[in-house]
Amino acid sequence: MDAPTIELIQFCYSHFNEKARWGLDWKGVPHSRRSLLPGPHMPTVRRLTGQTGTPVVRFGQHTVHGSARILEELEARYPDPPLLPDDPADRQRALEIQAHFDAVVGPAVRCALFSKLLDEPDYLCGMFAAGKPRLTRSLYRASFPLARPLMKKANGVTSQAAIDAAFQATDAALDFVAANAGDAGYLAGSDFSVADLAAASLLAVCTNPDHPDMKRPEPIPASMQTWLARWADHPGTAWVRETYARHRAAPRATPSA
Ligand SMILES: N[C@@H](CCC(=O)N[C@@H](CS)C(=O)NCC(=O)O)C(=O)O
Repeated sequence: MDAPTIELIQFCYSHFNEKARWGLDWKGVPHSRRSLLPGPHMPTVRRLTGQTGTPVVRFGQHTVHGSARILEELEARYPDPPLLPDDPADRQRALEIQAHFDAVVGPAVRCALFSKLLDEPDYLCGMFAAGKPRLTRSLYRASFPLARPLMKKANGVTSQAAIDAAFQATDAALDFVAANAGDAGYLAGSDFSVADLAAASLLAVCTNPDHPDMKRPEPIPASMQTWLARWADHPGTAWVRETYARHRAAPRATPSA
């Protein structure tokens, strides 16, 4: 049987989408990427999945959404190299860490980030519309004032208390990886697993790792540099950078659409 054509439907730079990108690249799976603009993405993603969240991966006719389900599907289809430890206790721990990062840390990091990024509309629109035709980029930027309140709400930037809680949860997650990575640098068992992939992906925006899928476009506005500086010396961001350097393979994708 022919290998299915695999397509990732994503947002550029998004940390939940980074989990799917990393999984595909870790498994060495050739795929194409369709990059949608947050906001206008809704009808396309809803038609494919019945909901609006990305990432979405199409394995031929089979469509999967949700980063954890996509990684599960990849593990089933491409077991080598593995993302799940052999040892049942390590495996359970890896999945629990992923579930915690997905439910708590991902949304918190996003809220902390958007609490500043929403005040840099040129930069924000430029990141999400990277690679799009000039007219699309201009229209996206022009529509931003209308989209801003929706984006604020969608990313949890609803009150100062919510923002403060998001920063605290981000700090706690960085403390967690620094305290739990162990001598070998892994959060569950003795090798790289879905726990490390999930934690490093969802914390990546705190440190601007040196990888084409997550390294921020230059120049980075001063307010975002200040935002990044908060965690520059944290051992948790050192772990994220190290994990990228050791385990984040080069993209196996054809150029983003
Ligand atoms: N738990 C989901 C979270 C996905 C998520 O929040 N995706 C965001 C991008 S970071 C999104 O697509 N938001 C737009 C929407 O939900 O319409 C996962 O792991 O995939």
